[in-house]
Amino acid sequence: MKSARVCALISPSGEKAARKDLMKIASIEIFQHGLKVVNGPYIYSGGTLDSLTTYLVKIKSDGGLTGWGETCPLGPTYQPAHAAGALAALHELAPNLIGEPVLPRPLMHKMDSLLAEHNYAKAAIDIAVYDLLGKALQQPVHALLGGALREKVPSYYAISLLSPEESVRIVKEKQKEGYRALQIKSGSGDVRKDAEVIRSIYEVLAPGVTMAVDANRAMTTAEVIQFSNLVRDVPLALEQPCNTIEETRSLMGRVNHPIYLDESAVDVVTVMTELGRGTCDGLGMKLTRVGGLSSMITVRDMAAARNAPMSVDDSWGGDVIAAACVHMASTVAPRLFRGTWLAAPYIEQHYDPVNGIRIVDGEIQVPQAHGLGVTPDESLFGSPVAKFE
Ligand code: 0XW
Ligand code: MG
Repeated sequence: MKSARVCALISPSGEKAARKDLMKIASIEIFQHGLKVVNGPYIYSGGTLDSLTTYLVKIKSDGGLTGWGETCPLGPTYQPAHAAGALAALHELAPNLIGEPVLPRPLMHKMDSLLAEHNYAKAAIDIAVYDLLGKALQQPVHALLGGALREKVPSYYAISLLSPEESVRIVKEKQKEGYRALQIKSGSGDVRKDAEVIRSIYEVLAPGVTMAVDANRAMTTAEVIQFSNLVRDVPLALEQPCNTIEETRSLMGRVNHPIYLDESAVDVVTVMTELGRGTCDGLGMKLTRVGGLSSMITVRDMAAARNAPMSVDDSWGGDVIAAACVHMASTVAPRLFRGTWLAAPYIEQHYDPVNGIRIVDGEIQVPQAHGLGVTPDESLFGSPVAKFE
């Protein structure tokens, strides 16, 4: 297929002709898909997950190319995002994007003019646009993000809120599978129990394996200080220990461990401000939380300027969001990259049976095909819940 001309180098006189040539959005379809949690339980301080609803966005260009995006909130309490909210926001946005050029910045500008915030919904559109652009330019998405720095990226495994014995069993299993980074869910409400889990894990932690303790906002500042003292000799990072940035700021200089922001890192300006203030030493970044790949480029470059480690993953979802995370992850400086968590181990089947995004020996192969490099089997999702054209 002749690759559609996405945008010609235009002189003022050629402006009209070139805009006529821009690839435009011809239709947007929204699919709802249930993701039962398998190989669970998945337990964190915000609760135990047994199923989630994800939304997939399929954008078709006037030239007949297709791009996919996805957003899957981790239930309604992990952060201010929920499945019904994603659908409502997409209904608000999609009909007004038909006929718009397939270009990330003008589209984000248009979406921001239509709906404030709601990054987690805008992200699905943004990701689909990069998939489409990549196909039109015959390049993998990572090339549109500046270019991959490696062909594989490390994953990390999140161990649920469990007993010391069960946690140790899983740590040993995941280290055997090749994981070099672990996230331990914490924030049970009893810091001594939380510390006991960490100490038990530390005894079996293999050389070179890193550990982040993620309370998902459940600890008070007092509990964080007590916990950090109880495990002061254990090399670990405290991920999003408290609920708010103000609480986290108050911990500066009062704990023995580096602090990584996750849920509180809600947008580019927050990342810029808190990195600049020294509130955090690193980041746990979710692609949809900040609005998709376009915004994550800025977050990535700010974190690099501050020499701050970061992860690139998302709250949940299948091959489409996984692919988007991995493309972005591959462009983060390896020295600063904490890993990409995938929901894949907890999802029954890949959207793309052939090129689905998989973790092998603790690593994820970066797709090299055009666009995201995954082609969902649409029959998995049933009929679209909405179509705009
Ligand atoms: C471990 N994750 C990346 C997956 C879950 O969505 C929660 C998240 C985290 O870091 O909290
Ligand atoms: Mg986290």
